[in-house]
Amino acid sequence: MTGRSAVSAVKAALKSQTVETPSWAFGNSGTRFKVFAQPGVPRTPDEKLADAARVHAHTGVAPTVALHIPWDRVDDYAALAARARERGLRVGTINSNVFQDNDYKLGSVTHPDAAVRRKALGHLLECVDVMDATGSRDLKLWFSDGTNYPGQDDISARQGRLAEALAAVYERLGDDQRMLLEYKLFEPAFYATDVPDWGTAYAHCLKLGEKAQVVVDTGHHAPGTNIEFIVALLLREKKLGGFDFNSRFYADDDLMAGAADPFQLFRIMYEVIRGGGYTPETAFMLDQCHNIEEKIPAIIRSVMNVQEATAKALLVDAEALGAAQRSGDVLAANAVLMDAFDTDVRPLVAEARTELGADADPVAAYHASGYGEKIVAERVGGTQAGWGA
Ligand code: PSV
Ligand code: MN
Ligand code: MN
Repeated sequence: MTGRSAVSAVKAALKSQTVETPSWAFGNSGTRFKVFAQPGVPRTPDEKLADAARVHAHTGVAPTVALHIPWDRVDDYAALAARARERGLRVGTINSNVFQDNDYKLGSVTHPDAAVRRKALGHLLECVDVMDATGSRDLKLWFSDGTNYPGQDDISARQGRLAEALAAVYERLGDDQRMLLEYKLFEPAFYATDVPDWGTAYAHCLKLGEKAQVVVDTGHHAPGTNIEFIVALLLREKKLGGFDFNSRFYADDDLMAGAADPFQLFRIMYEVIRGGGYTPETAFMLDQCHNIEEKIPAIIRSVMNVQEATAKALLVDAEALGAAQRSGDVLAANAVLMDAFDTDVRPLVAEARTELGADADPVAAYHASGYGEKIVAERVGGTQAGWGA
């Protein structure tokens, strides 16, 4: 491929990518120490949709919004989805929430008491009803379940209870629906999390069948974990359902995607592309919160970070890399990857964006739009939007 056709292929690939925004990122959030409420944040799911539409207008690649139930509870989900469509959006992944109820102190679907397990399963099935009403393809399952002390509960029995609930949800899925099982090493459980790693998630998904896929939340690993290795492996096994992108420096997993380690995001995107995962079957989602920074521009920035990492990964010269690998030239192979990573792709991504009818500089365009001032003036009172663990 000549230089110019390579660049236009990269641009075309970039224009086909979509990044899903999380409804909860538009709302107030914080740590267990303090929530610094911001003026102008959404008071309703519809106002979250309005903000998401803003992100899409400026970036051109964020047409879907993930909902979190019950944070986004409404009486009529089909009507909410219709209003999303009027804004040029679609409802994306439905995120279940079995972690914010007093009953779940000792777990949800793995709780020792069958009545609590039934309640949790009821919520998961209700989330599939929401998918039916909204036309959403994916159900994301994250469980805060686990134990804090050795001996607190039977680790293996909890796996059995989990498998039972997952099987019941799987049964309920329609032909075009999937369940994405998310793992997280620790927090809020501090001794044994019930789905702590990709291996546990993979083992459950493998038993369930094709519609059960693993979701990789980039913030959910032990420090030093080679996440791109996990990505490569899951892709080989056809079990990578998607990503919750975010970054973290220590334990909190909710900073902007690409902020902590842009090189890691590039390496992940390289494996996605290399492994044939750069398709609509891989959900590229953000899962983050903006505690001290302005929310909408932070979400725009995160979308841009994902795009830039993707553009660099798309620029890797596969032919040169293959030749270097085959000849065992370690340094040359590494240099091929580094050349791509070191490329300033910002002009290229800006061009792709303008070709989509969006803005070359989305953050500047957002600030110039006056939208931020408008929502501060209009959205007075109301309740704080929730956020996750
Ligand atoms: C848990 O840390 C998690 O990553 C899950 O995806 C939750 O649904 C989400 O955060 C809530 O923000
Ligand atoms: Mn997540
Ligand atoms: Mn998380």
